[in-house]
Amino acid sequence: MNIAAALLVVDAQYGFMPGGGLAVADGDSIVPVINQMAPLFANVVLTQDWHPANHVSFAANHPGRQPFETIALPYGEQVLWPTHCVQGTRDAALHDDLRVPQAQLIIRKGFHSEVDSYSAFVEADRKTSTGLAAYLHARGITSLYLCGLATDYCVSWSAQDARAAGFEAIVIEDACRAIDMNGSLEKAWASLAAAGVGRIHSSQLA
Ligand code: VGL
Ligand code: ZN
Repeated sequence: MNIAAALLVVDAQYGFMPGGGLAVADGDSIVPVINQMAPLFANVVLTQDWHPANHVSFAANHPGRQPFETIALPYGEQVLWPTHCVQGTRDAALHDDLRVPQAQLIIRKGFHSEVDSYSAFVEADRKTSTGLAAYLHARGITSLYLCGLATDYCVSWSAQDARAAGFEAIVIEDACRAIDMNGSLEKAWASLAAAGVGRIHSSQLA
């Protein structure tokens, strides 16, 4: 893999694995795939969904509301999620079997109680930067390979924002799994294609 490329491992946390707060079907099956391809990358960045317990995206913080309903917030429509990835809990920890010792940065996101952040680059208010674009630009990185959870939320938003920030972006599809709610996965792939995001299988990496 060329030295101007980085692997972005999105939210490979217990909260999105079977048994987690916001379990993604088969989510843990991405871990061996990531472990196999990670040695190809000199540059690896991880993200970690990292919510305070009073986070606005949790249905439990909206009396009378149920997970997977949507509400209107000042920045737009917000899906209400089951409580997941609360700061400092096991649910928020990266999977123990993940082997990416060379990872150089962990971007935590979703820590502002009133704003969600699917994207590793820009929070859901579409204004607040996480600093990731500036970091990657400063490191001379021009291409971003994305994997992790969930394809249709955090991976998709991160890949589209990578393009908007001027990076080449490629989603490694067998190293991702989706929530796939109300057609969200099909919609995500269409948005990704429209944004010029590539889509490959891990076996195509060399
Ligand atoms: C995610 C919903 C809420 C994700 C995070 O990692 O895709 N989805 N928080
Ligand atoms: Zn979250």
